[in-house]
Amino acid sequence: MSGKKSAAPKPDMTVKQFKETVIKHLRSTLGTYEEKASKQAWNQAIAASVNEFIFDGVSRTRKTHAGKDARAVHYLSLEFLMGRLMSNNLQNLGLYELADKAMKELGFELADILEEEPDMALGNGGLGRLAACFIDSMATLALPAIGYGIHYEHGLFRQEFFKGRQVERPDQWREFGSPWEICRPESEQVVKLYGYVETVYENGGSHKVWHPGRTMRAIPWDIPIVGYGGHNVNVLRLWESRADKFFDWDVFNSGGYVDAYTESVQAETVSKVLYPNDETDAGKELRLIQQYFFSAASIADVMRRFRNAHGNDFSKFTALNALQLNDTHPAIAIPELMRVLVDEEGISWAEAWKMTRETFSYTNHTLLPEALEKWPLRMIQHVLPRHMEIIFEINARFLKDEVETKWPGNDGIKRKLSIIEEANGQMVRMGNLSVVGSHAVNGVAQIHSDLVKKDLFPEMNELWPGKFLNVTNGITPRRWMKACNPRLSTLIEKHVDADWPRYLEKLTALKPLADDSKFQKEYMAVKHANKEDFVKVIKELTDVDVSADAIFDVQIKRLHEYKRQHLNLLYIMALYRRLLINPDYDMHPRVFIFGAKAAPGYYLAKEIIFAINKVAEKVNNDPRIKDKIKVVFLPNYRVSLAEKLIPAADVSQQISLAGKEASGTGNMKLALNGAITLGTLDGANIEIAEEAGEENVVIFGMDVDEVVETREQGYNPGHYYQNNEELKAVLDWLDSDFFTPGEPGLLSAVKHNLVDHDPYMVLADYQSYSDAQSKIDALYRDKKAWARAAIINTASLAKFNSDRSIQDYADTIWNLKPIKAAAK
Ligand code: 6GP
Repeated sequence: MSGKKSAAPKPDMTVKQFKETVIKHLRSTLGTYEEKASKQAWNQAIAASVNEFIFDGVSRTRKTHAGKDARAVHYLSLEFLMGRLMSNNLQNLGLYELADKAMKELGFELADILEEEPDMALGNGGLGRLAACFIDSMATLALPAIGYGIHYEHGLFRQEFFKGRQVERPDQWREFGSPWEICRPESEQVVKLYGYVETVYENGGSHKVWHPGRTMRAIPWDIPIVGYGGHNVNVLRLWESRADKFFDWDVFNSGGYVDAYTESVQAETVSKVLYPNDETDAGKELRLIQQYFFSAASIADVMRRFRNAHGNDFSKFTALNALQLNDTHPAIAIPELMRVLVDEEGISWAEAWKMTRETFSYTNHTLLPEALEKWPLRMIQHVLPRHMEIIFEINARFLKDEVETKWPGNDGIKRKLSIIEEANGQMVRMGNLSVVGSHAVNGVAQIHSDLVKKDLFPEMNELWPGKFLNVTNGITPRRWMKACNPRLSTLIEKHVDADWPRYLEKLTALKPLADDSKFQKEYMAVKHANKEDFVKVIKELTDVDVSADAIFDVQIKRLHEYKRQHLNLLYIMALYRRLLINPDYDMHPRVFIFGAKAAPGYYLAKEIIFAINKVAEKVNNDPRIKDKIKVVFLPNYRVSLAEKLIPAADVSQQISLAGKEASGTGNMKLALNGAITLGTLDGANIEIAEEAGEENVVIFGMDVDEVVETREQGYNPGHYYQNNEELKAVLDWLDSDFFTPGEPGLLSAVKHNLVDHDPYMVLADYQSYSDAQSKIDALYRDKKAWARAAIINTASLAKFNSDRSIQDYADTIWNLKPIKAAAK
């Protein structure tokens, strides 16, 4: 036991009162009664009961912040991958156990009722989930913070498989409304688009007036974000687009029934769908409009709040406001703030620019060139004519005052640093705009931040030493341990202070127990029970029978070549082949578990899904290998599925090509829950290895320097293909009809991509990966050694608490202090 026990959140309520509240809401909010209510109605009644606490928290927090004129951060993100909210809200309010008991007394399993809640899938992957963990931590740390995003009608598509291929279906997260949102019509904003700019000359000077071609309404929906302990409840404000005159009666009366709706349909398209792209540039006008729409509405909201408190005295603006750009998606907010300050408030350019730069900071989430956003200059000019002028002016001053001063007469550097790219028709580089317009730029793991400085923006780094920082990502231990792994949490709580979900470093108290055989047994019994639960989920979702005694080897993340799900596939095929050659091949049984969505337009990613599904079909039904390998691809991977799988995982595959995965956060969730990382020296894997000790992770493959070296020497994947007998055999297998009977060649795209191109050097790392997999097998068979390594992982991951990440942002970038909400 470490130190004194400090309290976990305590509810101000009894089981009996909770039951009464739920029943009250069942009747008076939902208009039904106990005998008749569906599970969905019970779910809503619980939500309404929990909201009594939450809404009170929102109002207390708002009032406290307003009263103190608090400095606040505004976190601008096109994605918030929230998942479900109920269990997290119950946990953070300390109500979970009480609700569990109450529902049992009413004849239900709470866990069962929680399944009724749809995921809020308003994000693609890592970037969106990070934003969700971050707003949880901001509320927990009592930081005055507000998340801004889009109230998408449809979140990320629902994935189904048809004959092994991915099919995308629309997501309908709020088909029947959501109990967690509050519409705030009083804070509606107007967003302008298109039109032209007029220069007005008066009083011996001139100013610009933007005459928009159209306007849209932005309606805010607030989702309360409950901090752990329930003291502070911040909000996530999501904007919904509506037509300005949503129904044109004049047009309607003159017979144009359809036309009367046209404008509203167009305007509402803006918040209709989340772009299902992860780390690719969605080059569409609608996407640009989405970016501007939510940036402009959010800036207007910040301005409204500021003006209410300070009128048009902007002297305190930068002292009170920080604006964080989650990647470049909201970068258009930079010229938008300039426009508001200069055109609407009449502040001088120099003063406005100083304020803008002091206010903004930018987080980079990827080095992949295809994800670095660029917009055609003509498009911005058309959609946002005034902003294009402002970007030109920002650029001209930057090149003249800063670049020219530092590198006089150097046109090469000017070309490189310019916000406007002159090649391929003119393009606006949103990354350059973000760096130029921010006072701080950060990467998301140490190696990534180093590469941002070294490879992506080396000159900018020279120009502004100290502007580039690292903030290693994190995950909220509330959702990713306390709520999703109750068995492990209960075990942990026997040995460490109850407030470990807040102070994750308390788990270091488990380290001395890593060699204790009683604790090892208990810890592994928890894992086994979680696996037993997940065996049922697998059966339900895929109809495949697996054993909880097998190693659960997990790769869950977006499907992308750089993440190398196909490296995993090649190894599965190799193992299968070894077993066919030698039925006594010595290995511990394994279940390979995949979860991944591919961007709908990403051809090779979809081919990889198809190949995995086809290999799975064959392997799972081949009696010769006696169930030693099973392969399951879980359909529709999402937050709520991750919450069930992560506690059951033994092996965490983090096998990206070194230098490509900015950080990863799944790696942190899996390691915290006791899975052993099988990974490359990439992203946060490196820091996980540092924290947990290299002996407690399995590292393989080239590091960043070796990747560069191999590339410089002229990478030739054919060499590996020709010289590795097993590798050649499995690649050739993809060309045959072995996995697609009667249809040879269906899987060839994957082979040919690897043998002929292999942009992510899968073949170069194959042998090393295969050897590392053998190490995993040997380690697993040494039960004590495995248990020890798993426990050490759980005990060592405090660094990856998103509270630590957010504290870093608050200290080094936002200069933000907590303000605890008043009790009443
Ligand atoms: C992701 C990175 O790929 C991942 O490594 C990182 O953990 C995560 O961001 C959070 O920082 N990037 C994206 O999802 C993305 O779309 C533009 O980047």
